[in-house]
Amino acid sequence: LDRIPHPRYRVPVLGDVIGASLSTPVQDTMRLARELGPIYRRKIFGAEIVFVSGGELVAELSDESRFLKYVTMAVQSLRLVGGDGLFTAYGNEPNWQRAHDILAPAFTRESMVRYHPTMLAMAHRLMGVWDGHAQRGSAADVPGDMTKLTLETIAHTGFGYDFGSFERSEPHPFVTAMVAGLTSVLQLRVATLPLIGQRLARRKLESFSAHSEFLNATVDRVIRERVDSGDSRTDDLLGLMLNTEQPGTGERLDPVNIRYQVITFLVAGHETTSGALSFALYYLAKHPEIQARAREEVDRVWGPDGDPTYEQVSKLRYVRRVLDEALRLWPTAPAYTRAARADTVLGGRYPMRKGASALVLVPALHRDKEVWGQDVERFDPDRFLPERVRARPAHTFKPFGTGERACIGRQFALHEATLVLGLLLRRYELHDHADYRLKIAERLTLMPEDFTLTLTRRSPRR
Ligand code: MNH
Repeated sequence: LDRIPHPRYRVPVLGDVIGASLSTPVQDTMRLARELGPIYRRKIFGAEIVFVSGGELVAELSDESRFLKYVTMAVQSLRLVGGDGLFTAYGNEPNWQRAHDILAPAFTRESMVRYHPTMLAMAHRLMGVWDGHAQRGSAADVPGDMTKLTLETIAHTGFGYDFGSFERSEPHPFVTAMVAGLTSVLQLRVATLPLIGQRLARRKLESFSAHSEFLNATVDRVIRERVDSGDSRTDDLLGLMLNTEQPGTGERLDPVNIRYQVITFLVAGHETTSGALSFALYYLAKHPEIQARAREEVDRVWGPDGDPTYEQVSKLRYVRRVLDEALRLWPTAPAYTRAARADTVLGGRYPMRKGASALVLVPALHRDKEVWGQDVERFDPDRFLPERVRARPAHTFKPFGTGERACIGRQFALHEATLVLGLLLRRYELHDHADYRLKIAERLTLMPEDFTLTLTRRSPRR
């Protein structure tokens, strides 16, 4: 550890908290990465955390034979909500491999083709709301509406369930309980530290329990409705979990684990995609020339009207680059952590014992000037032209994590987001009416805060 730089001023007991804020932990760690370099350590309430953001070091951490996913304290506390669901499972928990195998058929290309009409239907609901804004000249709440869209998409495609988000003016109570429950779980962690005291801890636990009971009740209703209906389909997430077994072993998922998986997918399957769409729309609104170029592609590839087919979505190469570039600057799941499988030396210089961990700070990795050039802050989708991707070292773009614990929903998210961006570009011009200044809300994921757009319908046909 001695070889790893750390902030100059350390406070006894609390550690490196000067200049740190509870509401912007990711942006604080990005600033420290700029100041301290590709690897640094920071003591937070007595625990020393190593942050890595250099391309070469991250490439090493991506070596599956030397490193694996590490379940951090923060992810451990999420187990109160997600249990041994895919995201929060320890590597050696039997339910991880079991669920991974049982759910794999839900993420094949054929499954995506099957979800496509549902994704289209959800996008049409969104456009119904946005048509109203265009007509009245009112502003659309971008992150709010993207969250409605992505929640309905995962709920419909995964579980055949309708939250009715577009029929409500407020977010669905499930979303409110989810955000509040996850926040109190993370704060519970801080509150149980000896210094802070037990009163706060008790309050946080009570708040968490209330939210968590609501989440469980909602999910149990989703599961019960399917079971009671006698529907034994196996073409969505819920059907696969209820009605199929792990190939080879014949093992099935137990009901408690199924509840954890449903919560995991409802959470993991919508917040991140919603943020990615919101950031992409932000950059499109701020760069009219890029917006025009993306729209020109949609018009050319899809034509002026009619719903695009599955294949037509993957043909939107430029729109996809816009999305990638938004995920470069603001990867909405901004960190993941790796642990050494055995004693090793990172970067030829930093010894790590077996089990020692390092957190990959993705937005800082995506700003490594050695990899991305001097103008890292500039929004430039052409960084993702195939020849430029090939010219970059591997493992330098990591919005979906790495290895066997990388995002299982990657193709799902990319298809959904590209489809929606294409539909919105074809139908509306996006206006940055409020001269919005990017402010990032840090929850579990990143999201532009208080971001609104006004819209004009291009022509009635589109
Ligand atoms: Mn997703 C894991 C980012 C969309 C379901 N996701 C991960 C990880 C990252 C990630 C990073 C790895 C975390 C780690 O190593 O600790 N996910 C994203 C982003 C988007 C996204 C940036 C959208 C954009 N994720 C989705 C969607 C789904 C989903 C959509 C479901 C349909 N993700 C998961 C699950 C895992 C995961 C489940 C855990 C996989 C595992 O550990 O086996």
